[in-house]
Amino acid sequence: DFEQKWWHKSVVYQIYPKSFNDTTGSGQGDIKGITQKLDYLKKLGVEVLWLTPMYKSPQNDNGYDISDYYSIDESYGTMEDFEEMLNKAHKRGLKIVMDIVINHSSTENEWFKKSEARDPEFEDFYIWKDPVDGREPTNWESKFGGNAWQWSENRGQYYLHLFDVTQADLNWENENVRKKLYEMIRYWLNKGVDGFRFDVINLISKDQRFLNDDGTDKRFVADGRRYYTDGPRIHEFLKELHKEAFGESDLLTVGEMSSTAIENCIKYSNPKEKELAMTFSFHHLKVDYPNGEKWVKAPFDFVQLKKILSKWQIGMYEGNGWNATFWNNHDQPRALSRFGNDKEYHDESAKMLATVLHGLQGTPYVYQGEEFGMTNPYFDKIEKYRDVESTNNYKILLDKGCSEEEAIEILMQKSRDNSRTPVQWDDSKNAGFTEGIPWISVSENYKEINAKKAMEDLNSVFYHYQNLIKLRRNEELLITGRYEDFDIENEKVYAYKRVGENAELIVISNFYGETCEFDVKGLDLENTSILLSNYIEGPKISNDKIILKPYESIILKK
Ligand code: TEU
Repeated sequence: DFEQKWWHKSVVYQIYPKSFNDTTGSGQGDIKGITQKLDYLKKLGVEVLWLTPMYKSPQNDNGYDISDYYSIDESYGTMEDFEEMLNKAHKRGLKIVMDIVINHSSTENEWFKKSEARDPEFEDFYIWKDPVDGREPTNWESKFGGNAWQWSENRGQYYLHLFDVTQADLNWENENVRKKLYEMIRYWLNKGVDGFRFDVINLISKDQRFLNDDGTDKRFVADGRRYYTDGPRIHEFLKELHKEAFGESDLLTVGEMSSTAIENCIKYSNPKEKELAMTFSFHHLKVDYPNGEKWVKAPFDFVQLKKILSKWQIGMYEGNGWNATFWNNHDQPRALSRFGNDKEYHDESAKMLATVLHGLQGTPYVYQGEEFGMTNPYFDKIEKYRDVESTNNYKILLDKGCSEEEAIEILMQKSRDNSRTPVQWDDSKNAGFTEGIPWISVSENYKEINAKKAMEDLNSVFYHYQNLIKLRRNEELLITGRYEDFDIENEKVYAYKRVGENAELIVISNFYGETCEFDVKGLDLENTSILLSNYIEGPKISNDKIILKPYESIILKK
């Protein structure tokens, strides 16, 4: 009962406009900068562009703090620029997905100001509570550090903010809030956009008892997450959202699911449920978080990574859910630096990671610069960091007794700024990103790693992505093949199959920088052909052994 939709075969390219391309010399990317690069994106072969928020915002969380849902922030350009970009994208057969942030708004939003002033229409648009025993209503923690409640002198109550103190959580229990949000989504839909990405959408339903978290639920640390993650009315709200905002339109709708569980993601994305088309989950990107703690320098656990990917591939297939598959986004360090080798084996490991991801079942997402191997910038001074989550946690680390060097080492590995440096277009000043002073420094390796150079080398990471995207369009098994893993305990190699009626794909990848011999007896590689490899000369295959070069990764078909 798998009814194929256009977004099952598509590859989505994520644009973080602030760092994409600046055409005014402001030092920040803009909409005209996106329009200028549409032909580049067409050449890569992606079908969909997801734009992170460009609405009016004080930029405390780079646009995820929205002060006016109906406008474009002037730092990005005008509504006309947006409509021009949308039309030119559509002319090229590119679809546009907007980022919708409706768990919270900026405290600069008119709605919040009226709510704080107890304007009757807006009084309970947000989550206001009296002190309990003279202090914050619960012990819940903000994901950016500190308590999740902020006292308002004007109102004489606390308001909830699961993120920055200037990002107040909206009260989804209030049906007028929901109605206003659905109306806003229809406004953008009527402009002709082709889909939406929903920011932390599984946090919108809070347990209305507002209890302290005593830490008994071992799935979560005692930070309150259990009382608002995949909450009591989440499926009811998503069904209403689908009905009231999407109607019968054939949209790509993807939900970012923070700290979620697979049972919920199956329900969120099974077409029968009429909630969303697909979900982002993050468990595979926490295998370098010892005991779930992000702000620690730690190696990644490769076998754990494979087991999580396997669980989600098998679980979502059996539940008829649909994964949004990704290594990178604007909140994660660059996967090439995190899981690959961005120095001695830059191209080989970038291509290996791409093959592993695009071979999985789901809609793959390519994050700006990933397609030609951008890396972490390795910023070694706190002044270079811009992200509120990073600067907050730098202070928390120092308060916990870390030295400045230790704290910087941790930020260098874990900061979200790692993926927010300007896209490296060429080897000219500021990598061709801006004529002005970039809002965040360009990575120092831009002369070696840039889009122009990659386009001139047919053996570059760029053309490997182009080939993977083409393969997805032509190889049905990449869409419908049933995932099976192989030798999952292997410490070096990730091998899995995508099994069809009368053919199968076999993806075998060496995740490390040493040549290794992999026992393929159970894979029966007789009569297989190589569809794609990341080395010019293919691997040596006998019927029970394969010799894999450092980071060698192949897709076989039989
Ligand atoms: O991210 C949700 C979120 O929790 C991320 O911040 C991420 O999980 C965390 O930083 C990892 O430590 C969304 C947006 O993608 C993010 O950019 C926003 O900061 C956040 O929501 C609040 O809107």
